[in-house]
Amino acid sequence: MTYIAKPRLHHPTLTPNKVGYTRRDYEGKVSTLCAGCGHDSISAAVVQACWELDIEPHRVAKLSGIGCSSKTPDYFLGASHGFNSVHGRMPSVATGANLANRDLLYLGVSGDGDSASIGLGQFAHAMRRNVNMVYIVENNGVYGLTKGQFSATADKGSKSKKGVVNQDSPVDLVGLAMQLGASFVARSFSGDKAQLVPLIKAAMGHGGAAFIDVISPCVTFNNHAGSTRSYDWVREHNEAVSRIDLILGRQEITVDYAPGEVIDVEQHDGTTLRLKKLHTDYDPTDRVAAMAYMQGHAAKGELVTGLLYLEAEAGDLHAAQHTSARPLNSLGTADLCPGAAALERLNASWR
Ligand SMILES: Cc1ncc(C[n+]2csc(CCOP(=O)(O)OP(=O)(O)O)c2C)c(N)n1
Ligand code: SF4
Ligand SMILES: [Mg+2]
Repeated sequence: MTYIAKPRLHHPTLTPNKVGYTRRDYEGKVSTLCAGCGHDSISAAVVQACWELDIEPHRVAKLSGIGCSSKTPDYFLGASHGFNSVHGRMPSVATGANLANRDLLYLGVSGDGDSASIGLGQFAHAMRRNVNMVYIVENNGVYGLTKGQFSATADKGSKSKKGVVNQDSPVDLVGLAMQLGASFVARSFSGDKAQLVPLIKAAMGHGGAAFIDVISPCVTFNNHAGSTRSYDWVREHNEAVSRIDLILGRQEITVDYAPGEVIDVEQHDGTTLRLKKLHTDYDPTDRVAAMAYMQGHAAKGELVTGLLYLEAEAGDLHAAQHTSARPLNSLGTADLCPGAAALERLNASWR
């Protein structure tokens, strides 16, 4: 519970990373979520990814909306910046913060209710503007915080805990992100840390909107037979199309796969993303083919996971808008009020 403070003691055997922090330094408060909730596994994956990436916690800004999922930024990166916004409004707050200061790493955490219902318009615009951020949806198919109503991502025909059959078609956030122009689109499962941690690391190095839909079972309201977001269902239907490794600049790149199986992509932050294709017919660099593949497999009831689409050189919102490279709060009066001649030139450029 939050009133039980975590002891600040550090175990002497915890290994520090390159910037001197142990894994413990990337944790947050004690979680108040239900024991076994998938969201807690995602928090643990974020902690692991940031520790492995040697990120200084004060360089991260965590943003969220409302929901059990949106509470989770309190449970990781306790020394980072944080903003818990209004239900569904995380993307616009993240967009504004990112425009004001591009030096931070933006990590948005949301739920399927938060992003696919009340925040769907906000989600769409963050994706189409390619805001440089990691956008994680902790997708459990229900509104966990308000006691388990179907969310907009619940599959048609799936059953609630009390046996009610969902009559509505699902919103597919992965398909939408691809269609709207996100340059990094992935899906994973909270129970597959081996897949999720490298995906989060790769997303943090990506220079644009990096969307990860993480299926995250709600053990209290959506983990029964008839649900398509339960631990058992996801394990039985998970079809991974790719595995990725992130190669940091200092690591040697060794070739241990057959030609054609692997794609190496230089990332925005100088790391190399090694993408291993598990299905030879899947091309994660072809947006249209990837969308068709996803829809075909969804129709067969398969849940495709992995890095699904990547456009490494897409350029983000700052590149499109030619915004200031310096954080706005570091600009002085001369930069902010450049005078009548500059205003005249600007007005002339729009005539
Ligand atoms: C404007 C507004 N409308 C409705 C609510 C009530 N509400 C709180 S959380 C939530 C849904 C949360 O679902 P989701 O985003 O899927 O998160 P989960 O709890 O499942 O992780 C709703 C409808 C609210 N807090 N604010
Ligand atoms: S209600 Fe569901 S989503 Fe919320 S904490 Fe409990 S298990 Fe997790
Ligand atoms: Mg939910």
